[in-house]
Amino acid sequence: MKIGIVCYPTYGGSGVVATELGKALAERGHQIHFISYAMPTRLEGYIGNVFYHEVEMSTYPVFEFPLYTLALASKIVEVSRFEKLDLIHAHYAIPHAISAYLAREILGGRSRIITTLHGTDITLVGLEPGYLPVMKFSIERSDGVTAVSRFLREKTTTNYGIDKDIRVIPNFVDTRKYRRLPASSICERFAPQGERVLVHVSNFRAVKRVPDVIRIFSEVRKKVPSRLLLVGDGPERSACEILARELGLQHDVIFLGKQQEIVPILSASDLMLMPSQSESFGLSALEAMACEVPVVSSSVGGLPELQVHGETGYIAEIGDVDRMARYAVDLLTNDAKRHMFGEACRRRAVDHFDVHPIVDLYESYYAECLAADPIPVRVPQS
Ligand code: GMT
Repeated sequence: MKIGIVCYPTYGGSGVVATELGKALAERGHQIHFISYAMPTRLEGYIGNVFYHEVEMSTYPVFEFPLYTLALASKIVEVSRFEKLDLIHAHYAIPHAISAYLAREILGGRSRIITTLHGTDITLVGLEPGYLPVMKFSIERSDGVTAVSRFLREKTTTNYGIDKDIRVIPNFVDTRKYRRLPASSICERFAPQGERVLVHVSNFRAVKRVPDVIRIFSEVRKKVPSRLLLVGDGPERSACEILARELGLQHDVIFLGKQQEIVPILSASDLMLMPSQSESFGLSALEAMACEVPVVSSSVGGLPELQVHGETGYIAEIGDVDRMARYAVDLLTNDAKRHMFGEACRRRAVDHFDVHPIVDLYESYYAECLAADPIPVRVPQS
């Protein structure tokens, strides 16, 4: 198949899923065309069967705001025509699904659109009155729609009143690449006295509740010699640095910023904290689990579909810092239990969320959508 993948190129989970999916499909012989405003982060180096098309943005003094949705639609039209794409897979609905819809109308219905809903496109941004009607329309007019958890499918049908079959295809991880590495110099660097290492990975947006991570760590630190690694960057980072200093933790909380190589960091970690306000799946928790790192998380969204409370980690109510800290101390002070949880994490990642069976699901869903009758175009072609 010739597949156009439209995604955000940055460090967010939707871009990671889109890129890893494209790479896996390319390995299977499909021709993959990424369309975005910058090269997706994980698309490093030459990869056979993979092409990248950049959306060119022109500015004009009359436009107070950049017209990305339109520029993207035009680029999809151009790539679809020239490369004869069979389908466009839009990751994160805003604005990708509506740009793909516009492109399909312009193309006279010649390609299919599959939209994957990832999280805040549905739970937050899409619900704003300024976007809601367009969101609902673009989901309804997609040839196929997938959601990364049952939770997100449910939210989509109830919040938008959408009566459409939405296929749940969870996030995935390449468990050959994501596996625990033997103890390395990185452990000595972060925990020179054999301290326990907690880790959090995110884009530091408010929904991630990174201040809770620091508060949990502050409680843990009183009972267990430990360090906290914070990976990623985003709008809340400065506030978190200030909080860490206010709590006197500046030497034990290490801000690593954005990192390309996450496996060595996860391999040096004993526990991941994910106290999110909203999390439709929790890809970074899955990546940690594949590296045998148990997770203490909030009970929101799709996290209970990923984690098994009391087996792969623990789940608590949003904002219950004390309980999460107690769970963390329990695991960090009991080596046998932590290792048992770590092994259960790895098993769950391998058995339920490994790349190959999940990519199979996408591939067969593509075939199903291509075999179905196309959605009729609304605008007659001239
Ligand atoms: O929805 C977002 O916040 C953005 C999105 C992203 O692009 O980073 O993250 C979501 O998609 C990931 C991949 O499907 C999921 O693993 C994350 O749970 C989800 N984030 C939220 O729901 C907050």
